[in-house]
Amino acid sequence: MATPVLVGLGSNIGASVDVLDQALAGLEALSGPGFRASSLWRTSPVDCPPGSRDFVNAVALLVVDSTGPEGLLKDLKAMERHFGRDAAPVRNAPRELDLDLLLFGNEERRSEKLTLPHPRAHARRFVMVPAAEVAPDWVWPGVDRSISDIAGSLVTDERLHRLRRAAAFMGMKGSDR
Ligand code: PH2
Ligand code: MG
Ligand code: MG
Repeated sequence: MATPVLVGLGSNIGASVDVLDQALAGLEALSGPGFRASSLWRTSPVDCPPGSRDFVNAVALLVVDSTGPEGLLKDLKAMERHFGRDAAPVRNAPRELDLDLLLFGNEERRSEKLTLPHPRAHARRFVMVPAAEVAPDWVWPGVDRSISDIAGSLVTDERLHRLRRAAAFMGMKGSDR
């Protein structure tokens, strides 16, 4: 059964724009038809160690068929390692690539490895603003409001600056999306 999935992307060390462009291409390869990528956004760090650099963030909408949430999580972790991420000693330490499983269909679950929906995403503008570009009408389980509604009403001190569309959606592949 085709299931819509939302994945959050973030990077705040290295060539973050290039890393996100490549990671979005990798996520597109895991998706069936219907893949969408948000713009890339420069965002101020939230709950990060002092001196942390701004992030580049984006959100992708995938449509998966045979993979379950645990299987997809493994693929996401493998992709994080591929881009150089290793286990950090400090919470929210700078990272080359963070891929967070935000929503897997409308599943709600809490296990040691995985909580769905992602427990903090709906309170963060750096997630909800890009998410509203790819899935504005999706009703967030547990909040029971649409993503665009949540994104438009969050009041935080986060700074967000829209950089540009993802490379895969700028005609660089010769596609006309
Ligand atoms: N990720 C975090 C913690 N804080 N802040 C921003 N702006 N962007 C992130 O991706 C981010 C964060 C934990 O993964
Ligand atoms: Mg994260
Ligand atoms: Mg993460």
